[in-house]
Amino acid sequence: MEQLLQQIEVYRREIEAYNTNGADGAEQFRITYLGSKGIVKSLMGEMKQVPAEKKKEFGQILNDFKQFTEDRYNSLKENAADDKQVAASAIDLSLPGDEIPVGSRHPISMMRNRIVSIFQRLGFSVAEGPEIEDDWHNFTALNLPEHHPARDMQDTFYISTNPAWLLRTHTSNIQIREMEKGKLPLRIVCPGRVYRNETISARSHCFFHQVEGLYIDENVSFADLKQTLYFFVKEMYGDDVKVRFRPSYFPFTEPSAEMDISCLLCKGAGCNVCKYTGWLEILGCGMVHPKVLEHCNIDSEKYTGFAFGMGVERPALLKYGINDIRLFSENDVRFLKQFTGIV
Ligand code: 2NM
Repeated sequence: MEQLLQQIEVYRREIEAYNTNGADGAEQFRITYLGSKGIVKSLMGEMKQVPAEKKKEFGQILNDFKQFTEDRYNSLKENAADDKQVAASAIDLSLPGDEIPVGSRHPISMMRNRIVSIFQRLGFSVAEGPEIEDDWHNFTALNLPEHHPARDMQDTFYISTNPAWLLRTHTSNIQIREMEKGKLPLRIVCPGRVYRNETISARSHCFFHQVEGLYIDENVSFADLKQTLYFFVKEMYGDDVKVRFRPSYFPFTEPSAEMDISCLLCKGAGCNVCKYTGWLEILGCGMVHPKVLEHCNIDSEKYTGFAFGMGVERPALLKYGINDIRLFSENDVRFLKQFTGIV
């Protein structure tokens, strides 16, 4: 009898630890423990060897064990049914989750950030301003005479309900607004979108992006302008690139210049990108016209400054090998997706 009780204890532990899941596992359990040749049945068969005075006690123990085994069997069966229901339901837990699309930096933003961060390292800070502007900040303060072609209705978008307002044609309005604040010295870069009424083609659009810069202090010279822009070009295009300045004209600077770099594709040999000149125009610059300083209440006897302006689209076309400026504003995700992961 003692041996039988020990054997029952061993079976209990076995049953508690039984972990073969699913319908097959439950059936296997039933056959082993509760089947017609199973363990419970065989223990029942031991009854006859138990002395008469112990039969009642042993019968009780056996009944408990049988109940315990049946409970375990029922719970294995329930688990198997649950698993089956999940497997048959509409939710397939083995499928991967829904894709969460990751956006990407726009190539214009990437190029603008590259340009801006080089000047930030030289101590320039970023300034921004309105895209809808008045005549003063877009034209008059910049020494653009009343009949200058840039003011022409054909180039400038005026707001039809109030022609005193217009869409800025350059980001120089920001520089005027910063100079008007009266805090000198001033060392800023001004990125932003600008608008011009031009025929739309692969090379030009009615809006584009600029980064302009301005440095005003006592004793700022043309040498400072050249050294600053040399540094910019070397950082942007590498140490091997060559630079040239050509005299030019802007109403808001005197003297004015245009800066070219040696063609990035043919290294100066001549190709269709540089129109066989070996050079690419990248920016305009000059010393801020004294009239512009005076318009902003800056003493032009005491202060001088240089300014420059460049477009963002053309360097972005060159860098990313894009052949149509209109792709930048079509918002076609097949185009934009190609820049995922690029900073
Ligand atoms: C350019 C070229 C040369 C310029 C000048 C000014 C200001 F406000 F200081 F007068 N802002 N931007 C400037 C000068 C812009 O873009 C091609």
